[in-house]
Amino acid sequence: MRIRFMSLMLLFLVFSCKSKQEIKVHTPKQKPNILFIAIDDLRPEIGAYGSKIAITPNLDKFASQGLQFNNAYCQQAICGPSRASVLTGIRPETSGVFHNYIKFREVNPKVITLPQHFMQHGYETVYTGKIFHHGDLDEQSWSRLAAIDSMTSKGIKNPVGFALKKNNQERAETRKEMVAKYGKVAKYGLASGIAYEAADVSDDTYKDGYNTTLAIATMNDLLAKNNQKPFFLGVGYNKPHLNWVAPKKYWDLYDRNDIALALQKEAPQNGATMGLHPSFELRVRSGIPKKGDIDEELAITLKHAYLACVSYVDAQVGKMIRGLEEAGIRDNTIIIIWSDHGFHLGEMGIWGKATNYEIATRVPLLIWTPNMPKGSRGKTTDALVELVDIYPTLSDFAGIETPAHVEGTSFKPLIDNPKVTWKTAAFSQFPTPALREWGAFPLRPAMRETYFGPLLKDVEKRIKKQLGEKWDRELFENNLMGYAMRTEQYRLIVWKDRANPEKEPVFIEVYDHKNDALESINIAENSPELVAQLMKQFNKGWKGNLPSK
Ligand SMILES: [Ca+2]
Repeated sequence: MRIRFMSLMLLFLVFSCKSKQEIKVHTPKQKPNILFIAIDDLRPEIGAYGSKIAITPNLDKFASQGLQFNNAYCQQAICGPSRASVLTGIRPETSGVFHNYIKFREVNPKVITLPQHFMQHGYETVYTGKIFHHGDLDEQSWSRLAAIDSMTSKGIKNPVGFALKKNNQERAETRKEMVAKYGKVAKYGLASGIAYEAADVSDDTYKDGYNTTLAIATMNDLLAKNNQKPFFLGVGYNKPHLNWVAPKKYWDLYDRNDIALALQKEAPQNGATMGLHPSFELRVRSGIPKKGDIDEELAITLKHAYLACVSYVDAQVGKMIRGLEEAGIRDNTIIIIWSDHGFHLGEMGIWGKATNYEIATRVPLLIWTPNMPKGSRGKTTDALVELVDIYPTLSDFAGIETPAHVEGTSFKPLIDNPKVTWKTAAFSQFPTPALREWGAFPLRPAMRETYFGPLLKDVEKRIKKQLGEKWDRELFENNLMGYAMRTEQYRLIVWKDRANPEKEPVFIEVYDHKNDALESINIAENSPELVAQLMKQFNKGWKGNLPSK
């Protein structure tokens, strides 16, 4: 009996040892880390995307290793709503987050954000820089804070706006002046300082360099504390958002004589008069004329400034990826790089984001995954994808189920095969760009008393001329929404009364990308059959334009 017991024990031990070994062998490979790089206001002005001028060796190299999406669109061309839709997986139309002054938690307190979802599935989640819109920390999304001590212990401070004292002073003085002149309303960005700066300083003197150093330190801290736990690290770059500040060495990469200005400087022929704003976001900067055109000299300087910021961010992306390689974890880290929307640099005669056109809604999107097939590496795809797809895609790669509320579609199948047939349309929206403040916020009446007044009067005049009896102040200022649908060939923009969705559209635009890539002529009026066909597709909504299963 005793012998039998002993043999059983022995058998058990052998078996348990064996099963332990087996468990080790069969333990699923550790979940991949996620490096989630968000860039602010970057249109695809990148070498890999065909920019003839941008110097972006790090992004180009990354694109040559991963998959580049040529037709990726944001859901709204403004920071807050675009980021809210990426991070919650909910489109602006559903969440109601379509200006910068609504926080997604206010309208949807229980929503599980993308990083929060990863945190709930065993990830450490942490970020540096701008991930959510400014000031929105959303503490529920993150399992820990960045390793700030690593910076403060070295006496490195989190940089503020400008590197040069005189520029910070200038901004403070202009603010005072504006408040004295216009009252409280001036605090809503009416004096945002000079538009650009080229100080001869180190990368870390500005926010994006600082946040890269902090992100690398945070990553190393994560690994030192527990290198078995996967992480979701968000790195949010502030540039090339205005103000365009970057170390001088990035300005020096460009010769201003080589900088070409926008090809199409006019508003689209027969386009919606309410579809373009008078460059509010730029005009609140010192040194920018408060009315009229931006002259050629200034336009070149501004484009130079934007490009310097693009190269500055590119260098930080390179540092971040090298940091990952030096830590020896690149082969188990998914890297995704995206921008929250595009930007008009004089295209259609305006400066800024905040429109429904291609130049404002198309974004760079690049991804690299450790196991992507050879046939996808260094390739590009023309498939239509939307930023709202990022949430389910990353969940898919991590083997986590996507929550039911998410309105995107995992594009993992495209990474497996970039040629697979995909969505038939991508959707964006924007409320009346012409008669909103630059964060898409409804106009505060006091804005009309400022230098915005004449600009608003001018666009209003044009709207009334185009739309005659359809003009209605309440409708245009508060309820009109432009809904854009991009198909392989066309961009359709349907301007509708959001308060009365059953009503006929107020105005329709159609641009034919096969013959008019710059969207210079609205062909809707002369193409009734095409409009009917596109409207039919539009009315099916995003759910009716998904890839077939
Ligand atoms: Ca932005």
